[in-house]
Amino acid sequence: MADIDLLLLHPPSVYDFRKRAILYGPVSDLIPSSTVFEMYPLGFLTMASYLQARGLKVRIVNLALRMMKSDHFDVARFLAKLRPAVIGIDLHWLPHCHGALEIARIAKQVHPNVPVLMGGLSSTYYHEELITYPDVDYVLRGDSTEAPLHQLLLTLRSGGPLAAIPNLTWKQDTQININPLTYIPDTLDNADLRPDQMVEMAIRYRDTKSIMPFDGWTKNPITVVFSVKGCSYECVTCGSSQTACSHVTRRKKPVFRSPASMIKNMQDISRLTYAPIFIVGDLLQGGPDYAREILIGLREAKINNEIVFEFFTVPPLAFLEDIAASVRHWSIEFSPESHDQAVREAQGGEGEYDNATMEAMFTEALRLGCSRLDIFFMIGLPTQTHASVMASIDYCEHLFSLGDPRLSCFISPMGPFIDPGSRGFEDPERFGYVLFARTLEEHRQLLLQRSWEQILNYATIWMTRAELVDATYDAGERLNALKMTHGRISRRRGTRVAQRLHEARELRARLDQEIGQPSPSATSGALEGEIARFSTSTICDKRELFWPTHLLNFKVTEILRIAWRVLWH
Ligand code: B12
Repeated sequence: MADIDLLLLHPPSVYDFRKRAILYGPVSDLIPSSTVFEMYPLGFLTMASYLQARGLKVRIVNLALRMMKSDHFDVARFLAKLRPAVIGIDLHWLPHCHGALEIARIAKQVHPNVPVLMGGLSSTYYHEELITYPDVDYVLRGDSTEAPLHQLLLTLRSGGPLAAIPNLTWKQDTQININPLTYIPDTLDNADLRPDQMVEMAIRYRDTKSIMPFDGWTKNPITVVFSVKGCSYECVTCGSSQTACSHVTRRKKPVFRSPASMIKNMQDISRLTYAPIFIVGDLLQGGPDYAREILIGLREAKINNEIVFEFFTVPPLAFLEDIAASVRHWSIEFSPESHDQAVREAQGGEGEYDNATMEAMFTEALRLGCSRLDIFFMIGLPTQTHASVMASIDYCEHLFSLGDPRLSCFISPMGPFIDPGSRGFEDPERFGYVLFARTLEEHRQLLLQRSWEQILNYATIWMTRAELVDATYDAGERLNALKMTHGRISRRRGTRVAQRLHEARELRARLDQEIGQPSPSATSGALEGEIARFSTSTICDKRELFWPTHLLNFKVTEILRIAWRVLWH
């Protein structure tokens, strides 16, 4: 008899990363996760809160993180102790396509009679291929699966007809069925992140480790609130651009969360933690009135946490004044992706502003008290050459010389994959991309290559994969040196990054020499199980991404209150 209605498992990117010898590269240096991509989708929390509110029991287990934290953690043994009615695995981000399928295989071995369900954006894109794998029984498509998931769990329990469940791809014996993707809600307010669930689950299952979003989260607990699904921009490389969404999730235009729902979510977070709250999505995409309503809500709610805003294009300066008048602590993340307006325009959508306008915005934000301004550049864009990447770093030097230490710059390669569904992936010749994989299985094979140069699923007609890797290390090296010179990071931290980068480069050169050699060598031996040393913080120290922390990051009285609620009710 099952005691969990849905067990949600987050896989590592490559299942046996603890044993394999792979130089993953700095593809995760600008996100909180490591190269294992151990962060689970936010949707785990919205699905769990929707189902729990309807009386179902859900448990989230971050298997990727558990495996990272202990070499002895045995997935099969852990799963054997649980009694779930259904096992859900995210294949949301394509870099999980190896780990997700391996976890499905193990789940089926351990619990042959328990249905295995997959979901997320990549599952949606690849549903027809995914359902052919013997260990996958169901794929739930779309960007909002809470309601159909509820319907699926009830139907599986009662034995009713599966054909009536929207967005479901399913198998009966060997017969594959694809129900229409018709559940595309035009409100996001029925799905709440409910951060207190994490505390609840930790207490209910006596297991804090499995619910952590990423390695080191308790020390650097950044939190996230999403504002939108779908997008009105057309970035060539994005798997969630307007064109990508209209084909993959069938969402033709973006839908926004109501200001009330967002404010409530931020209040819930702020009751639990002092951590910064990152608002995902440019609020101005929802129109000036929508964005202003959220600022008014924030002012009234008097939330003390730092609020991090992202903008897809240069906002009106008056909007920055509104932020400053409404929010006590705030910062900005801005991603021009290239210093060169022509490259920005080739990337589509977001580039229609010049550098002078952008810099005026930076200056004004800092004048108004923005506590941190992070500017992100990317490698692997249409029309971008090695020289153009290095010119972006010259531009970073120019920005540093404006003299405000609150402004910092970051650069990273687009990797390991260009997103399926993006215009660059669907129409590579038109945008100057060359693809090395198209199917799910081809991507699964790519993830097992020895070095990230061979893992990248694309090159451009302006840079080969080797040149993309060179440009990454060259740019990372120079930016790191500039950060030391301009006091953005300490000498100590910068020297360590430089050292790791140097080691990664040497290792890559040795691996290059070995290409074609079948047997593992001493070089590969040095890499075995090595996920961090040569791939994490090799172009930028991950700690640069985090905000200063409090002595106690969490509010103990609120945690005790939740514990009381779980234990006595
Ligand atoms: C916020 C965000 C992040 C945050 C993480 C947030 C998080 N924990 O989910 C950060 C910045 C850390 C991030 C990192 C990455 N991201 Co990101 N991210 C986004 C973004 C902008 C919004 C996602 C969001 O708000 N979702 C809202 C929540 C509530 O919904 P959800 O998580 O999607 O879940 C719903 C469905 O997807 C589905 N679902 C998901 N999982 C499952 C599982 C089951 C069993 C079922 C039934 C359903 C289901 O149902 C859920 C509920 O409705 C999207 C673009 C976009 N606009 O969608 C890109 C996007 C998802 N990211 C993308 C990528 C590539 C990445 C990285 C791999 C990039 C990199 N190399 O570093 C990493 C991976 C990080 C990791 N796992 O460790 C691509 C994915 C393309 C693809 N098909 O692979 C996207 C589409 C666009 C982009 N290029 O940024 N990302």
